[in-house]
Amino acid sequence: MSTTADPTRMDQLQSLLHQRTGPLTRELLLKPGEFGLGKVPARQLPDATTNMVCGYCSTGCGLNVHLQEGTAVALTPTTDYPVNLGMACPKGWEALTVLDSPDRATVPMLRNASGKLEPVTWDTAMQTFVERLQGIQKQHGAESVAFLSTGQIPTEEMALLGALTKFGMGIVHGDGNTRQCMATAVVAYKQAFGFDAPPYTYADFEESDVIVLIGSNICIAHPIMWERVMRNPHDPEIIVVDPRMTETAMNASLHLPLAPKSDQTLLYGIARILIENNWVDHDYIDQHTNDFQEFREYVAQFSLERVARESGLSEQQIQRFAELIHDGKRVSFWWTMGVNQSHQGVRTAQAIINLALMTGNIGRPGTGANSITGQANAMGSRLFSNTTNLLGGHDFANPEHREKIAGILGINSEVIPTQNSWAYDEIIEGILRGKIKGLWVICTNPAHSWINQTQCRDILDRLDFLVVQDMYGNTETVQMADLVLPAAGWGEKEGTQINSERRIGLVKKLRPAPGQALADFSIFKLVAEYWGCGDMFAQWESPEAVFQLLKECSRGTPCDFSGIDDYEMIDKAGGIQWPYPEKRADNAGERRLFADGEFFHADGKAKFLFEDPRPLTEKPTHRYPFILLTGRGTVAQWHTQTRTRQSAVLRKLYPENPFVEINPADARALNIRPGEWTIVESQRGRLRAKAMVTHAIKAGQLFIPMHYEPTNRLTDPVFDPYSRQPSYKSCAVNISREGF
Ligand SMILES: Nc1nc2c(c(=O)[nH]1)N[C@H]1C(S)=C(S)[C@@H](COP(=O)(O)OP(=O)(O)OC[C@H]3O[C@@H](n4cnc5c(=O)[nH]c(N)nc54)[C@H](O)[C@@H]3O)O[C@H]1N2
Ligand SMILES: Nc1nc2c(c(=O)[nH]1)N[C@H]1C(S)=C(S)[C@@H](COP(=O)(O)OP(=O)(O)OC[C@H]3O[C@@H](n4cnc5c(=O)[nH]c(N)nc54)[C@H](O)[C@@H]3O)O[C@H]1N2
Ligand code: SF4
Ligand SMILES: [Mo]
Repeated sequence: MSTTADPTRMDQLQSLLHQRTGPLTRELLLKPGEFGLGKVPARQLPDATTNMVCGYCSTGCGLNVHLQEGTAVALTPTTDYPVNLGMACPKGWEALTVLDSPDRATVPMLRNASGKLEPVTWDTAMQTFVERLQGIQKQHGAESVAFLSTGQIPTEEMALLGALTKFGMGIVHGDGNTRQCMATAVVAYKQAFGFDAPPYTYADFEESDVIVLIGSNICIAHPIMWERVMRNPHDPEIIVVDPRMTETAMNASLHLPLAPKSDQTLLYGIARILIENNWVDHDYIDQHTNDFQEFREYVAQFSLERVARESGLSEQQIQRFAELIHDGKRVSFWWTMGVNQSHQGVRTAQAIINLALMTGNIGRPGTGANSITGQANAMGSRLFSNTTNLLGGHDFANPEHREKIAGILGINSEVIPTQNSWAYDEIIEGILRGKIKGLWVICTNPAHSWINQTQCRDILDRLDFLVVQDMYGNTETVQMADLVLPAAGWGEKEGTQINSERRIGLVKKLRPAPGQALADFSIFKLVAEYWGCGDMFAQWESPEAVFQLLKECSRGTPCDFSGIDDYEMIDKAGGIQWPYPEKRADNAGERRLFADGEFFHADGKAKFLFEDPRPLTEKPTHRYPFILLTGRGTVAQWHTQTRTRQSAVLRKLYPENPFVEINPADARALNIRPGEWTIVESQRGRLRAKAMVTHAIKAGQLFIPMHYEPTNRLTDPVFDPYSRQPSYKSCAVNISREGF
């Protein structure tokens, strides 16, 4: 590969970049398209009010954005968007505020000889990027450079990144923060259904008579989904399975505060009760599933007494759970990180799927085995980030798939890797083993969010070259970077996102990005030019052109959306759920999968999958007697807080300092009073946190939100063996009053 790019295209880019460094005039905004790298269609030119989907969580609410002189100045929730019906949470309401911040990354920054980051031109940034990373590849092989991407940029951007790195730059190993989040659900669905396909539509929240939420705190994490539950006219039973008395559990008709990570055992026990009482749907099982007999025999060992002992629940609670499932006509099962982030997440998720299958609670309104996604475009990254799957849910190892994708993209199939990438933890370990020397991090903040921070930071420090591409110039990972690429954020660029119910929604460019920040899409195009593989991406002209390519990649797959003409159609329809194949002309407002009982395995049947539950990976000891749980703290905090801390309104809605939830009995025994500083430590690290003394957490357990930088100093790097998702939600810790 050469570093000399096509001179005409380079001239064009250079002059556009040059233009960009001058003051932003209205004129420039009026003919946007990121600096010639794609035109913004006329319908997106400034006008009084337009709408787009929110860029935080996977609920994917529609927001009306109000424009003044061509720029977004205020927003309100869209009343006729089928997802949120006029509602939004505080993060959504404050989505524009956080774009204006002195913390924004506005110019490329390069670490100089004395170790300080200093501003450089885009040209220098790009030349350095190419020289350093190509240099590393020359010396250590193509595989010595890797990338970590995200579920928080539009699908078109993540697809361009995935194609650029893997087809253009010769990179083999690339993964994303979706590994921390959704990998378990992906594997569970693929194995059980034959494709990564969450089957539901949000109307199911309103149509169920029994709603089971497992390891899901939707009041905090997906508040507008919870609003949909509140609209349910059937007075549903709400069963919450969570070790903590969460905000969601407080609203439940049955809360099951089970021992952490005992879900698999509990769910097998429930299956046994359903079978023993003949509360199963034999017709459904016979016609649409495989391996039920083996499952039936297997779960016989999960007696009520054993399950009660291992889960810490009473026999009555367990029995009641089974009865409620049996009594329900439309039972829906929902799960989130309490299941996915576990050493046995995949089999636990499948234990949920098994219950839905055996009771025929799938494919009908108000039913389903439903994994709730996390980030705004986690579903887009599952299908189109080109990391664990080849674009469109295809398989890198399958020659026919490689040919299909190469044909659509007009590239030689030889450039498509034939092997799967390492998972996130294997990339991190690869750095430690000296196999990975260069890393490009896009729209994620591993130096806060990755498990076992002390080791993670030490490992990132070992890189020869770390590039970080972010909206903000002060994230924990940016502070470690050798090169920082300033990115435009949500509202400053266009593309599509796929929400939890598979709805493709539009995001629009309605604000100028600050300084010289560029849309990730434009940065990837620049990298392609400087790297010398720009020609390969000639067709990838604009996000909408990429949408057309991805549409072709999806053709004939379960996520086929070839029936969507263009962005305008998505805009008019209020989002469109996949599948939407070309031959299907209607856009039914709501769409759920498996109504015909046909799954995606070759024989059309779903599989019962099960395995022996394994013990907690780090049991409490005399020295570390507590189990630490982590997760979302408040509705106003988003992950590593780079965005939400920028809003004065949101800052008022959450505690500034790290806090630890502790049961009053434990607090009393340790002489810890509410609001006092404590020290929490694990084998791997320690932190200071203020005590929040509450019955929401059981004795012997503690909870610390993930939003505070030190939390992951404590967590234990263990992973589900099938999904390689980190087990963030259990490790052994000690707590004491500070100074004692
Ligand atoms: N406000 C806000 N909303 C968000 C986010 C955010 O950062 N802030 N992030 C988004 C993202 S990316 C995601 S992935 C989702 C996450 O959404 P959720 O998964 O709902 O949130 P968490 O708090 O991580 O975990 C949910 C619950 O799992 C419980 N849990 C822990 N261990 C176990 C266990 O062994 N069994 C069971 N049954 N439960 C257990 C915890 O007590 C916790 O209440 O939220 C999304 N929405
Ligand atoms: N202990 C513990 N740790 C956890 C979890 C837990 O429950 N417990 N949950 C895990 C889960 S589910 C998740 S999803 C991860 C999330 O972990 P991260 O992905 O690391 O968290 P974010 O803060 O969302 O990081 C996104 C980064 O992208 C930047 N950004 C935002 N928009 C853009 C954009 O358009 N372009 C670019 N280039 N940058 C942008 C933001 O400023 C921010 O720095 O954390 C995981 N870590
Ligand atoms: S619930 Fe999620 S998508 Fe809706 S406004 Fe809040 S953060 Fe945005
Ligand atoms: Mo997540």
